[in-house]
Amino acid sequence: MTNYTTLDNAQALEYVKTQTQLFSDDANLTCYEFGDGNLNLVFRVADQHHNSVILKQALPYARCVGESWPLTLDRARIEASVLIKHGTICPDTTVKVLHQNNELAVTILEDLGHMQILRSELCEGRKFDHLASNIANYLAHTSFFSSDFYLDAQEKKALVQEFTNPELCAITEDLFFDDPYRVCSRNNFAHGLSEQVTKLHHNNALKLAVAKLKSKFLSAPQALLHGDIHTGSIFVDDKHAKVIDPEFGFFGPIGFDLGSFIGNLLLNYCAQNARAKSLPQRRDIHAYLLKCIQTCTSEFEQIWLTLAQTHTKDLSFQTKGYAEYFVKQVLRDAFGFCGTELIRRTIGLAHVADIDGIEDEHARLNVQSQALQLGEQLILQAPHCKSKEDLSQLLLSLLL
Ligand code: SR1
Ligand code: MG
Repeated sequence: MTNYTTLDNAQALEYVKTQTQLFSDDANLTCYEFGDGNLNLVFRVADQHHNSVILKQALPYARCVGESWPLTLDRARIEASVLIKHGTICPDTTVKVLHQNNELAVTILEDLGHMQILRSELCEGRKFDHLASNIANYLAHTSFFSSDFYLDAQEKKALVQEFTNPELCAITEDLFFDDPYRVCSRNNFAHGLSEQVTKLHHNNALKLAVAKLKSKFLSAPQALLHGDIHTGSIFVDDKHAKVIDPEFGFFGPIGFDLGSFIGNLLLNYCAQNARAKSLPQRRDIHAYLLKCIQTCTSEFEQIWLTLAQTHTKDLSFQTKGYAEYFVKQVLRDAFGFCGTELIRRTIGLAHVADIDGIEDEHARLNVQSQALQLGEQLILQAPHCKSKEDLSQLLLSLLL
């Protein structure tokens, strides 16, 4: 029997006051709920000196759909545990967990309210020079140190079990790899895209390539992933990037995280065709996003290879050439997964504000059409690329 109950503002405040020692006994606390994500409640609890923390509570259903879509509370345990694991490896890039209560599905986190959500910043055309390196560093380190290159096989298998996340993975399996490629009531797109979507539904080569990506997502427990690293899951300021929200975390194919991140940069790239206020501004933000993708990809590869050279414990994986072979495949996977992110965010259930926030309907349709075409071509052509240079060339050719 569980003691789970959904908290309101007063109960969240009371919880922080009585169940934690995050504030002094005489603190005068206030609390409000401000979550706008797809799944959870998010409260800010602050004292009279503006010290604050975030209390996040998982609901027993998906908030964006309602009680008709029940969802496991275990995602709160997974999220806090991924943050703790990733935070041990990359403390500067991971939001801190201050308190965890699995029964109530409550996690208390450091408040990043002084930082900004990356998606909103990119929508405003703002640029962050450190972003690509920070995220490449986070993705390379967290994946390497949870992979078979580094972990003992027994230890790794125990972790795979601990981070088994079937319900949240099922959402990704449906929304990324199934729904967009067939008629499905969860899909959501404007009538103006119908012709393009019907063609996509009949494109067997594309569906075959997507099936291969789905198979990899289902059966390649390469490393402990974030599982949902889009630009709404990253806080930024002038120097730092901090990752939040890994409730979709599990042991999966390393390329999935890199691909999700790049996919969201490309969704913004497409959106800038309608968002940028002038041609020079558009060129400038496009050049920035492209550079970000190239830097992130090449630094990810370089860090991974250096870690593999210096820290690989597995004897077989120390064989000359194996790490290079492995990372090349990760990059190919990443660009394929990136294509699926572009497509599912355009015609599937969960869209992005970068595109949905474009007011002019005609401009929005053009952007959506570009995102769909780009996604299709990446899925189809990435598997044939032999190196990161090939992938970069492919992207350039598709964006011309
Ligand atoms: C029902 S959940 C829809 C989407 O929101 C999350 O952030 C994930 O991206 C998921 O696919
Ligand atoms: Mg999320």
